[in-house]
Amino acid sequence: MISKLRKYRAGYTLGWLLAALPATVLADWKLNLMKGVTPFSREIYDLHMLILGICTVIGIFVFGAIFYSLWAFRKSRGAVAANWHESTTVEIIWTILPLAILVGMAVPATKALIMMEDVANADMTIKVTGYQWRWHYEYIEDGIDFYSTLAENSNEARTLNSGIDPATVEHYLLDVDKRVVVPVNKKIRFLTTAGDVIHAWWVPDLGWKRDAVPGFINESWATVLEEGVYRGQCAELCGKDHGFMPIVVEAVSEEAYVAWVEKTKKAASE
Ligand SMILES: [Cu+2]
Repeated sequence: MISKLRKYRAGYTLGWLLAALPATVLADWKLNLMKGVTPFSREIYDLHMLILGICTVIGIFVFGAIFYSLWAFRKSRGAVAANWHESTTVEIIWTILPLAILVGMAVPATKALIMMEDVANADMTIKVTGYQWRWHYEYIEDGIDFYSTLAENSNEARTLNSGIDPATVEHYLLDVDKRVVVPVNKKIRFLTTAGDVIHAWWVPDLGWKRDAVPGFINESWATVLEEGVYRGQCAELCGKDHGFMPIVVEAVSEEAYVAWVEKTKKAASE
């Protein structure tokens, strides 16, 4: 009785919480995975849709069979239980069929995994090092390196008793002082590590998240297909300012990237 009441109360509270959500939050609701902007993220999306489709068909079939049986063979209709057992044909079918489905799912899943792990033939390498609580970026070939920290306006607003309404700050806690500028359509190898505790570099639009572990270097890659600004965050609880070390990737044309490299190098040498 008590647990029933608790459940009821939890449902009641949840209902009110949902009703209290501002309409803008509801408008941002997305049920499905995001497609992202890399072959990596799109591969994941396609695989997800395929597997979801297969599971839906199986679900409809299984639940359809259950509900049909409950309805058609109910006691009040005078149904009498069948009395047969040990059917070799049925046993072969229910072994072969699930096996075929599993293999059918394993093939595209394995292909996707191999594609995700393939960091070979990269056009450029960016080493990402997590620190409490900022990110350090090193462009290995282009000889650029800088720290990227939380944008000043977000930092001011998040301070206790700042008097600033975070809702008025654009990209609150998702903006940085220096963006990771990358060229589109180039295979970029990311090496992630950390200088103190474990962090994780995560930009959802790229389709992956990599732990940044002190003493280890983890690899991943991204080819950004569309110009734009993609935001992410540290995704491994790393201390009191874990929520204040966002990531901003800006994908630009190759010419714009070359110009940015020149400008950044010049600024660094001054
Ligand atoms: Cu962190």
